[in-house]
Amino acid sequence: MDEPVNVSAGAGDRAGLLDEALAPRRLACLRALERKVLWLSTWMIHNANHLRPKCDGLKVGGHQASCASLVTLMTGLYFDVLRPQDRVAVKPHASPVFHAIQYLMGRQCREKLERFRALGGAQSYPSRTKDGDDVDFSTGSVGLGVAITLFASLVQDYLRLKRLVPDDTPASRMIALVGDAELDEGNVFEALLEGWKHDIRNVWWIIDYNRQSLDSVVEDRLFQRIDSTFRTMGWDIVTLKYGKRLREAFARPGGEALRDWIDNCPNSLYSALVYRGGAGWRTRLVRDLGPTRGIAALLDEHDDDSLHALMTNLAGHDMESILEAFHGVEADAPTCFIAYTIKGYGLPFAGHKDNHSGLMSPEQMETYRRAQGIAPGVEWERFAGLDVSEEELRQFLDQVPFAQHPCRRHEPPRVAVPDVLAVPQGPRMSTQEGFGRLLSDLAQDPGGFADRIVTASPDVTVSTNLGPWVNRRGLFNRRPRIDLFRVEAVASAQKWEMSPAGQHIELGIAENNLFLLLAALGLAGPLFDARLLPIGTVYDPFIERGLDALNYACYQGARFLLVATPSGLSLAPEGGAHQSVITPLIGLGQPGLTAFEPTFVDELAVIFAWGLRHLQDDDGGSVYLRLSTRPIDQPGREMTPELREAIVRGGYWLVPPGPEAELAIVCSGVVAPEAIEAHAQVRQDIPGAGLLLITSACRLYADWIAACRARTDGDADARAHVEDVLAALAPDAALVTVLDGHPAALSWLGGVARNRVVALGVDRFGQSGNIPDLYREYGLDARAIVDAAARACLDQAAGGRL
Ligand SMILES: Cc1ncc(C[n+]2csc(CCOP(=O)(O)OP(=O)(O)O)c2C)c(N)n1
Ligand SMILES: [Mg+2]
Repeated sequence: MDEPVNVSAGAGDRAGLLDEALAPRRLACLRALERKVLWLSTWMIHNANHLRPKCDGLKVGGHQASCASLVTLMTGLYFDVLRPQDRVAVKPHASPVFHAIQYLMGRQCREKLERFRALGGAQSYPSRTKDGDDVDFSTGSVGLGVAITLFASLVQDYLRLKRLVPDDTPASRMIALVGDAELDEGNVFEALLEGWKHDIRNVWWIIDYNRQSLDSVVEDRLFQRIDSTFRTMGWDIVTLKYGKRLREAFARPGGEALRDWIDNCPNSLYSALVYRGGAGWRTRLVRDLGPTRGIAALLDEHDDDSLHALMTNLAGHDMESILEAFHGVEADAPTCFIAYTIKGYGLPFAGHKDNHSGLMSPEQMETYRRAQGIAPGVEWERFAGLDVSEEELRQFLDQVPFAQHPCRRHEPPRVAVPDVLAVPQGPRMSTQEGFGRLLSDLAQDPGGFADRIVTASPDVTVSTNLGPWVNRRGLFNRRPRIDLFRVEAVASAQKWEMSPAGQHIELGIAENNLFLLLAALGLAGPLFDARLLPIGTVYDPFIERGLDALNYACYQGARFLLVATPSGLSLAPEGGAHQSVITPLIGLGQPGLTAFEPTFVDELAVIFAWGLRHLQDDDGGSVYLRLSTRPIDQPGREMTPELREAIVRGGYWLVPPGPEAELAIVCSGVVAPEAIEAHAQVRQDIPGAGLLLITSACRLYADWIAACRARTDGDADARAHVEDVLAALAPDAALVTVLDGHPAALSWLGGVARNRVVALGVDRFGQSGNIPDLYREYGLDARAIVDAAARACLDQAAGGRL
């Protein structure tokens, strides 16, 4: 690999606001915009709750206090600090602040703001896919938006060090605006440790340290824990505690005592006094510091309002302090800003411990409107009520660095993936082995689409059979590292050489991190203008461990292939803690993810190639392959275009039914040998019985629902693949479905053509055993299938009364 390119975004990006002659005017504009952003975000929520007609009795909601907390920081960032290439994850409940800022930049329309939280309006929480104003990362489930920025920085380095983006592309800063209570989410710390291992750069986490969560006030001195944790992980810390006015007060006689008093003030007391206002501060300060030299003079100089303004002059609400801190960062080290703020700052419920879901009353809103100098009827006007002229503000907005590029979302060209891939050969094989061999074969083809594949695994690289691929393509690391075991001639099947050229990202055991990394890798195209084909491997049962992060990845439209193995009871001796049961239901139900459970390796090869194309399609998505470690006999058949098509559409007749057949055995995945054996026995009594192999219940289901909807909408000819397939059976035929997973994943098939169904599968926890014992115990063996077929036929004969 060539010399690493410089991946720093720090130097050269300083706006030097405070050095410029124009600084006072810029500051005036920023302060005016800050007021406007607070007004618009508050008004947006008020409008949604009080001024739109209601029809369902529900409170619309929104978080005026949480928004107010971030207004100064976000105004400073978006209107002065950010560059177009920077990427931001906004604290979910500060969504109105984000939309208000976009509106002021001309990137969001008024109608969307008026319809905040209504269908088609601005979303409650920023959404990449549902909002039109260029959200970088969706947020909503707290903690996940924070961590994805860290993985996005790793992806950026991956692309830059491989020169998959032009050398002169400026590096992006990955910025998370973090609620302090978000730091209670474990996934944040999992990510931090992984970030340390990968020596991530250009990440800023800006903590909105308002010392309040949803329910309560956070622990005193939490900032110390935050500080030490981040330092331990190699982060720089910038604490933004006191604003300029307070710092000036500290320099006066008595100032040190005042500072000590605030430093030692319990969070709850500080919040309570913020809520009570000037008179409350005065009483308390007289009581605690009255005799201290200089304090009486300080109190005398301030009326209640200005005393309140002084005592709440925290740096997170002080534009100058904010800009100094942000522009002061030159290094590309990950940096955590602990920004002291007040929840509800500038609004009547500031500091109140119950303000999280609090909404200002119409009377409070009216007072606020008047105080802002906004006339009735011009509440949405961009420049109404400000003390800077419209012309000056327009000029200011025209030169905002962040807004200089009209389009920040990229659409890089597709990577061509052939329809047909060579199928690993062998008479007996598991789908997991087939997957490993397929990738290993691809690894031998430099210059092809495999160069865009990037794999990742949470410490299960070897046991999910990625080893041969990694041996050929290497591990990714910012710095080359040789494999010392090899140097020392220690024999091993794994050659773990690391370099920027490597194409596998090895993670520690944290499935959340895998899914967040896949989310970031799967957004490489739109974020960084370079397409990747990400493949993550994980043990199937541990999908549940990272399920929220997987859902999060899908929610924001990230594209990747998830290969989960081993799965089901078929893992046998490993036992119930590792045997997945409900993952087929996850595959069926998860939006944005198309699930397959191939039986044979030639099916896998077809699905794999289709998957790599599907994740690049405009209307595509991510793909989940549920694989098994159980070796089974391979069919060694010719792959015709018709078979390939049926495999991708979700299923095909392994043995087509005879005319007017009354029974079909329907099987998905690794229990096919039992289904085949049972089918052979059943054929002795019911010669026309068919054997249907389902490769994707998920695709069949989605296609069926789409066809039903199309018919409802008037397209009488709409037909689903599963309808065509089941049409080969007699109208009252019975189905026996079987899979190594929850039976409900296939039982819905009975609804398609109104066939009666006996659904076999696993609906209890598994346990250790061998396959014959376990299949017998859980009713998946040939005998159970034959019994089920008999039951189904008897029931049919009895007219469905059994
Ligand atoms: C995973 C998850 N759990 C719970 C919630 C509900 N929730 C939304 S905001 C919030 C508290 C946030 O406090 P903090 O992050 O400090 O933000 P603040 O409102 O104080 O700015 C909670 C519990 C959520 N959005 N996501
Ligand atoms: Mg908070």
